[in-house]
Amino acid sequence: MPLPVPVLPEGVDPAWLPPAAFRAVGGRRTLIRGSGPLVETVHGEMAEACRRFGGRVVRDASDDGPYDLVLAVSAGDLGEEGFTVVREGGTTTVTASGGRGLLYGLFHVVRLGAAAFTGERSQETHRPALATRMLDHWDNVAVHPVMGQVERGYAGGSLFWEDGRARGDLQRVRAYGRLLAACGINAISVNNVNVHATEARLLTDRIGEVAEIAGALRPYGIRTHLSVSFAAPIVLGGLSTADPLEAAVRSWWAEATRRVYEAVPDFGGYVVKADSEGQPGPFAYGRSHADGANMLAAALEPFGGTVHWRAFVYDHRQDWRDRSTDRARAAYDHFVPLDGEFAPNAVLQVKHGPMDFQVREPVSPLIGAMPRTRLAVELQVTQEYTGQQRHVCWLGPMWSEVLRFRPEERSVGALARGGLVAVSNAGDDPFWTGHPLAQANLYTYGRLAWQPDAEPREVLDEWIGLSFPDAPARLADGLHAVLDGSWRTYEKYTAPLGVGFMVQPGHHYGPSVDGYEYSPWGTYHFADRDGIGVDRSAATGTGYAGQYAKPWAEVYESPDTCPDELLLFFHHVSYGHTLTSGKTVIQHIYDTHFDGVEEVEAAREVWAGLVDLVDPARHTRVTELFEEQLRSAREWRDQVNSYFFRKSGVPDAHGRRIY
Ligand code: GCW
Repeated sequence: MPLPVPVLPEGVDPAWLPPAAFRAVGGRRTLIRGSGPLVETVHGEMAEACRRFGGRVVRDASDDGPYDLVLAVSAGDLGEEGFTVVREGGTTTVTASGGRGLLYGLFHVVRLGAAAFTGERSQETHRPALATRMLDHWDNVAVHPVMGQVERGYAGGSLFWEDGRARGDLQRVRAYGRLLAACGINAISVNNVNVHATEARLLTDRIGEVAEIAGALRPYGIRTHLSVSFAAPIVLGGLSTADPLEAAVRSWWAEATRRVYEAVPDFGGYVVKADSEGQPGPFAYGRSHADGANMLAAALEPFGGTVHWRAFVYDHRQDWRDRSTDRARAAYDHFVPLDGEFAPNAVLQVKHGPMDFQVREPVSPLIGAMPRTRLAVELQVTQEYTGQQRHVCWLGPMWSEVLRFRPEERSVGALARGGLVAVSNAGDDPFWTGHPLAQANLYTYGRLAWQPDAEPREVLDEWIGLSFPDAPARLADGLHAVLDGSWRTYEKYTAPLGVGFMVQPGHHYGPSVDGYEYSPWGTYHFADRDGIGVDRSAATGTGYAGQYAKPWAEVYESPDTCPDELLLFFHHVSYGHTLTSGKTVIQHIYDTHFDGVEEVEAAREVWAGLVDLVDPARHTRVTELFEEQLRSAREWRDQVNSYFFRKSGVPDAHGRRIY
């Protein structure tokens, strides 16, 4: 039986799957061959598209048509998720070895649109570069008094949890799974990595609710994962210890995991934040993180599950007067000595940068330094430090730079054998992502996880083509003008030259240059009247630069070879230091902050000019958000410029107003 396409609740934006995106496929004669649950999903999609656009879909017919489109599962070596597309003699044929591949093949044809049905097309094979393409939701079941329901969530409440339990009506969750499948995502962790008391119980007596969500995501090829507390044997099991080498603890986990698989047979596994920002972990028992991860890996192994163990381990109670402790070093120092000790089904999940999702960071030196460990790279789609979905900030170019960076011969995208993971930016907001244009971030993430060396601008073209199916070129050009450079614009008006932070403590929105300077969090810029930046060189600094392999250890070691955009991440320099751009540091700060605001003004004008091409609700929402972005960008400009003018005493070469 074809599975009906999920019906969006009234008022919810269809994002990149508006009905019109299916016009080209929906008007054809289509044959579907194969069986299995995901083939029913494909059939449901085609049935709905044909109902709308007048085509016809048949199943497993023996006649030869003619058909415009054949979607066929047949034995082959394309793997579970791969597919081929070919067009010959007026028929476009998608072949996959499994249901997931067929679904991805269908969405590929949808993306191609009319082009899928013109001319001839020689056979192309598509396979995801990374097997795990996962979203972590930092969603709480209960609303947290400080963080709200979704930690660092800027898109309303949780899509999964409502009124203290799993949502009764899961249509929207199904629709979410459908959107994610259309950009290639195949795994979701459904609760916050900071596991509070209520959420801890999802593992045991509340696993039924997880099973309900898993049931809604499964038809779109998405496996469900759960964040668990390392202290679960104590807080849920009543044991006196969570020591990973203790037999009673190990058998508690084995039994708990067996029950999880009873409820969710295709359960993906656990996500663990241990010994990090107050979460419990193996250090309390004098055990290593490999001991901790391997205990959970052993519990999951009989069922084919994976533990995603996060490497975000650092001292968050640092003394700001202590210059020898460097938070950027922490993940490498903790984990590199453990290389080779992790079980095959343990994945070490590493944030892409060594600090915390700043607008500019070097690539984490851990990536490439643990050849005998399966690493997953973690990105943050939710815009915690990049405008919180009130600012336009398309992160495709940043992620692409990270994924193409080569710590050694291989790129980050190739080294991420454990997959690509990202913190989701979606919530129950009618536009899914708060800022309607932040949908582009979610889509781009999925596509880069499928193909890490994809050209981000082409991914953006896809997103535009799907989201605005009948868009004239002027709309596409306008969207590119608004989005393409938005990450660099954001960088210009916020923390300069890789130094990071300078945000308001706690919620992290808006400027506060010294907000974290005298705090225990390890995120300092060390600005004084003479200069700014963190000396992370091996010669005179914290030694962090020496954690890289060559050539990077050498490139970053000296201010003469360090790329401008990372200069203050690696070096403490005077305000008069000349960048490779030829400008002094102080003049660079002034110029970029003035330019950044002007770029926001220009983007706002472009958006205003698109009023006749964008539906009113979306246009109005973005227009309102641009007002806030501009207000905030001006605030950033003025706080940062005034701060450095007053510290340095150096006037702006162009005599612009600095307070
Ligand atoms: O950046 C920090 C965030 C925390 C988050 C943490 C993490 C879930 O401010 O809110 O906690 O990172 O990644 O664990």
